[in-house]
Amino acid sequence: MTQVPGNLQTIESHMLELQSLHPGASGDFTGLLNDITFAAKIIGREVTKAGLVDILGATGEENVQGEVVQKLDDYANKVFMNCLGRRGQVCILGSEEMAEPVFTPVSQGSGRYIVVFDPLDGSSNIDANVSVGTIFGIWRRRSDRTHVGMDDLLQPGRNLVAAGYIVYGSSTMFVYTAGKGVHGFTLDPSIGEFLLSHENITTPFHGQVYSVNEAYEQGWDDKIRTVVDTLKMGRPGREGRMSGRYIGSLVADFHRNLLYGGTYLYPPTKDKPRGKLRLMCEAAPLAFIAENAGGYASDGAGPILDITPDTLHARVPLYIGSREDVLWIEKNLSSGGHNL
Ligand code: P6P
Repeated sequence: MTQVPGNLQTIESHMLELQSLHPGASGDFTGLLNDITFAAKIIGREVTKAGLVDILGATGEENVQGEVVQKLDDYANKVFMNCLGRRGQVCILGSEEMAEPVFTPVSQGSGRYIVVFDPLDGSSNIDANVSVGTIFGIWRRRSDRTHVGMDDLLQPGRNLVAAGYIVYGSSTMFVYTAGKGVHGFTLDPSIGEFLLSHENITTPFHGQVYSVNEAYEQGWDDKIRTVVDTLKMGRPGREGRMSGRYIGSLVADFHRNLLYGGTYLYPPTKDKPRGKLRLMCEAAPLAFIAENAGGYASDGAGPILDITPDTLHARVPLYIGSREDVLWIEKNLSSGGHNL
């Protein structure tokens, strides 16, 4: 006899419960989150069968970041643009794959929200079947609908109303927060639904994992090199040694560290003085999630969430994960490094 499912909850019903906390809600926000969920299912379907169809490999073009555009990158971007622009809740769409933001026509609905996203992060790993992910952040516009401009787009992470990521791995998981806890949903492909699997995720205060690409060590300054060396050798007074885990796919590294504890580091180097990662479509949304799960995210000097971007593609050094570990890193990078 098939077991009758117990307290299964879909992501849609979870979002509707969230909406019920705001009696005056129009349903725009819930509709937007559902559009993102729909896009995630479509992207996930293509990612999981990428090896079977002619969607692996590169398009032969470069994106605004100067990175080779993978076919799935391009596909995921188009899916997001089509799914999020349909119902008028969004006034600006910003993508890691597009040089300029897209402003939707004033006639199209309330245009209450701005969405900035990385449609497929870590895509250089796709052909090797390594986990990849989508990251998004949702802000509310600050000006009236007829005067939407760059001031509405270039907001700090502290103003986010929601953020999330989808990790396409051994299973497809959708993790999001709207400021009331961080919640994870696992896709059941047999029914095509994201089901609540990780309610109220809280990240361990400190972890045993550090994630950094040590091939860049020669490009780091002395403080960063000393911090990483100390992490490797084990911090004074801390039990056990750290383990290095670096997948080369931010969403996968972030997700593991969120659940198990740990810290991801992408420091600046001589040739990348602001680091590699993008503030609006990567660092700020993940920082919003990290802080809502009890973690922290820093650029080495202060909270990622307090940084106001000067451009859509502004880059930022990133130290993110277990709160105590990231605060320790920040303290040692922003001082003379004498706190180790
Ligand atoms: P590197 C992927 O391109 C990405 O943006 C993140 O997903 C990943 O953590 C990082 O860059 C890898 O960069 O320079 O170590 O190859």
